[in-house]
Amino acid sequence: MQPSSINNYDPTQTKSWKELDQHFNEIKDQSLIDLFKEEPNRLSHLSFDEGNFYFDFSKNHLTKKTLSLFASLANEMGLSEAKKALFQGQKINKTEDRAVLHTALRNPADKPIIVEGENIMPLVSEELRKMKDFSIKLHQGKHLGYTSKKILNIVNIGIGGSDLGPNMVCEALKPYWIKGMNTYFISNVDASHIDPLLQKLDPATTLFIIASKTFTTQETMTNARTARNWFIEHASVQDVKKHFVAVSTNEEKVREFGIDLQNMFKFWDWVGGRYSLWSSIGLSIVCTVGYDNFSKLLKGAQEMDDHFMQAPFEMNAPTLMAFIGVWYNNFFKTQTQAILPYDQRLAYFSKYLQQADMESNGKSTDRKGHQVKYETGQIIWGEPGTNGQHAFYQLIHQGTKMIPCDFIAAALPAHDKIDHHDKLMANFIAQTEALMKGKDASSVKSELEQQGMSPEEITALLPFKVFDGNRPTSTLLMGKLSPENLGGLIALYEHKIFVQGFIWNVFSFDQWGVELGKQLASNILSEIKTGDVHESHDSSTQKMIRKYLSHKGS
Ligand code: G6Q
Repeated sequence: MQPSSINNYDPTQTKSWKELDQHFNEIKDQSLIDLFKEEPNRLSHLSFDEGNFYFDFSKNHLTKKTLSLFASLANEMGLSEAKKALFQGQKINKTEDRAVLHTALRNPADKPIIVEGENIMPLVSEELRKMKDFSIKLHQGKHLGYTSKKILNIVNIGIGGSDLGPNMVCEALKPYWIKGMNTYFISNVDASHIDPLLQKLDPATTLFIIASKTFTTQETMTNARTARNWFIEHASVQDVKKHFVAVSTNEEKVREFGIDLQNMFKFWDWVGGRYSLWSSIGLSIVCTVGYDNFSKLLKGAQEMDDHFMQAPFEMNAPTLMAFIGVWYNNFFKTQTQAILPYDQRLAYFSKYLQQADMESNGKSTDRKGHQVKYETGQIIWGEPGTNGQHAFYQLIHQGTKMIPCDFIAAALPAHDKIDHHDKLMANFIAQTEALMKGKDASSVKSELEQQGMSPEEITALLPFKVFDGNRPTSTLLMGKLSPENLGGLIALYEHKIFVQGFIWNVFSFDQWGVELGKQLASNILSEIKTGDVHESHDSSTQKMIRKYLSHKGS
């Protein structure tokens, strides 16, 4: 491996980290309410508008000093150089010897980006043009199915990075769907996923997008073959070309599968799977919401890229979010981060971020190949509000763990049910206030007195109804959940992940854990197929394979 041009620091050995340690001891016991009392201008320096977003970081256990110490840490470690290396296409994914250029996919076409001596922007523009032409033909009824009917159903078959991003975006942009078009996502190798869908689809009006960077992933190829077999039960092999397209980096495998290369949309090894929705992996998005909306999504992301590159650290939203995440993870030892969108359209957002974040920063080897001696990636989880409130918020409010939460909402809904939206927003705002303030004994007491309870009853119930509060939240409010704002929101988190991985000194853009899973399953599969169970497995694994075989036999 080539030595990195970026500093490979153990962050905990830096001068700034030691200062952060000291500062942590000074402020860790201060309540959020006290921080507000002590700093009259707290809100003005911990909140700001950026484009269509309003960020409020004030309800967090930090002060202006915390962020300026983090800014010193970032300077000490060379974050600005690392950002340039990312955007300029240096091979920062060292273990795979690849550049990391999802930002090039939304870069203006006239700004060259050179990878291995070649300007990649014409390649990007060409694929975008292909996607645009294809979607227009589809929507205008010029690309017809084998019985000359219009294509009305899109089925994206992919998994992981070739599924979660496009699926999340299509769900989030439901109000922008082209009329009459229906889009489905199939990922799991469990046939319970694809079977019910095939049963209800009409092959004559269905287009399958086989989305796989490698075109070798077991789940995707199994589902793709099932879809193809189902299709040719109704139509002929010659009709496959009208109903199957591929999105991949692997021409040879696409050809081998039987998809005409004319129906192949390309992307490149410098696009990581979980960062690929901006590439032709976004074909399902283009077919669902139209090319114009897709290009607005790219534009929103590109504006966030500019903000990330240009804004000083203390006004730089993704960078601040990364600092706050490291602050909780490494100093408060919080372990998890909840993502709570108050918007049903963002139902898949935390699931999407789970992959983006945990696959990127779930690493324990630093960039020099040493075991890290500090915490890295956070556990990301969440559900849309208000549903979560009736499920797991109990633990956030009164449990023993501190769980930093990101609250996300759009002020303007896409529907006209204003009463619903006012209630949603009231909950969104009330929760962050309640999490910070809690409910003290005297308010609980007077509430119970008003309900007519006796002093004995009040004494017995009181400890259960007290909320300590002091639970941290960050809030992000946007205007509309438009394609532009969604693009900005996704890029915001992408850059947050990058900065955190940089501070933790890990390689954020490889995924050897995923590769291992791919290998292990294929070994066991051949044992299942042959019935020849290898003695090299531990006894528990051997028994499980034999148990399965005996169920299968019976
Ligand atoms: C993402 C990961 C992983 C990958 C899937 C699908 O960054 O590499 O989630 O996207 O394993 O891989 P293919 O696109 O090659 O089928």
